[in-house]
Amino acid sequence: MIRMKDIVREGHPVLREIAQEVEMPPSQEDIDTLKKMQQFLANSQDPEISEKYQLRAGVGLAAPQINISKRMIAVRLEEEDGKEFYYSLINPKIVSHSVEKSYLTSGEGCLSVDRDVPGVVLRHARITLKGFDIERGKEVKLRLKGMPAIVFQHEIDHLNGIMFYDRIDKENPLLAPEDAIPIG
Ligand code: K3U
Ligand code: NI
Repeated sequence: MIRMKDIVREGHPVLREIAQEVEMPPSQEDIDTLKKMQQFLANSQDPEISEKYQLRAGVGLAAPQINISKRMIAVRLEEEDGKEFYYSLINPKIVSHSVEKSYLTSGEGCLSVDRDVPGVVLRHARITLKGFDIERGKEVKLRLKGMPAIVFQHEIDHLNGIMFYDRIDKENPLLAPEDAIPIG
């Protein structure tokens, strides 16, 4: 079981590395790691389990955050209609995106960052991504907008050594372009 002590924090060099592609077909070890990452998100969102193990709630986790420099991410979110939305992807890749941008009005957080960093994090408003999903045992192609699009971009950034605050304008952290879509 992944606990908060297993999550590396800002300053750790693995968070600034370009993570390695995972060889396909994936090894059992890689599949087990990704399953544990998805289980961590489920646990972190369960009020009783998160209280018992002192887990911070998360909607996404990337393998470098548990000190494994491989291209694997887990995302678990509740959709607007209350349905659970979860993917555990190997070698995720954004294949196309909108020119239009969006951002979370409440800003972004990160399990590897133990402080509030306020600011507008501009993301593509819509993305299409591909990856091998171990939940469904096949390559998937996802067309996303809104919060899911933002979370996947945050997680894929972790695979490229990018932290969310790298994308905040240093001079005007709270200034959002007029044509960007606010979310939340
Ligand atoms: O945003 C968070 C959240 C948790 C529970 C319910 C609703 C929202 C927590 S922070 C989070 O989940 C990060 C996780 C990280 F850093 F490990 F990748 C992902 C994230 C947060 C905000 C925007 C985009 C991605
Ligand atoms: Ni993060």
